Amino acid sequence: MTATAEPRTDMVPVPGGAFLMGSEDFYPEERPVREVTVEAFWIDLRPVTVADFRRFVKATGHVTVAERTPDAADFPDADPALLVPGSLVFRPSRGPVDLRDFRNWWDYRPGASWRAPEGPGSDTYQRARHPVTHIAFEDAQAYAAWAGKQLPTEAEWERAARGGLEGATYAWGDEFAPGGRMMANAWQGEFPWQNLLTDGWGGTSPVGSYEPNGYGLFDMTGNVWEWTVDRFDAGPSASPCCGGAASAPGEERLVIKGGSHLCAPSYCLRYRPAARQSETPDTSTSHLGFRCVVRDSAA
Ligand SMILES: [Ca+2]
Repeated sequence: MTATAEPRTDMVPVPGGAFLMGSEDFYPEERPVREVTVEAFWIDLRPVTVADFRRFVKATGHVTVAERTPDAADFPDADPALLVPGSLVFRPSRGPVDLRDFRNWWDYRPGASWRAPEGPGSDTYQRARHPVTHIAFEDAQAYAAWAGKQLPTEAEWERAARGGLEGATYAWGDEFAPGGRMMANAWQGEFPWQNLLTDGWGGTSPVGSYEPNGYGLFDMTGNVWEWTVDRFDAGPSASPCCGGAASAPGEERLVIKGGSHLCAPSYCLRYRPAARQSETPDTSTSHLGFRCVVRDSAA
């Protein structure tokens, strides 16, 4: 099946077919390399931006998970003082910390949301073209439904990220910074305290700030992680950079892809198509967003 002939605004067609998914060279949750086949589909040129999400909220009145008061019944062990609307915000440490404890750089910050990514006092007026953040899975689903789209499977997302390159380490080839060019917004330096900003950005960056991949897609690497609809069945990762503590028994976790501006080679070399992490569907953070797809079968 080929992608639908009718061009879609700000989306590109990704050809169907078989490709090699996964990697043997990095983290265990990416193994084994296996051949996977996907049908042709369309995918958003870039992550959903703050401006996009604002249009959605204006049209629908959607209130994100981060803006709602958590139900105490869902968090029996939580400090009642923290049962207020909020979201996880990255906070750099002053120096080296124990990298096994994500609480050394994640704060649950009351009042943090897509409108106020660092909490009260912050805003997005200068960040309309940045990826929207603090989006829980159901927020992404609601946006997709409003836009007449769907959220990608992990295989679709990885197929798109590879941009037609078979087995390459990165979305653009095997060299991280070809000719010294920075190709994505990740973290340079020692996480989580020393950000050298070689790529020009400490937090999120405007979408399209770096070169597109072979399919013409922007920001498939770094900037923000992106939700997929697939369940994450591997065990906890050896270095759960995203606050992915060991899963509680029976806890549902979904696959997120692409890495973010917090991925540092010294700790979390996950700005690669094969890389994957997990997140619980009701969690929102300052480095997790999404983009949508449209499948031929739904067109
Ligand atoms: Ca950066």
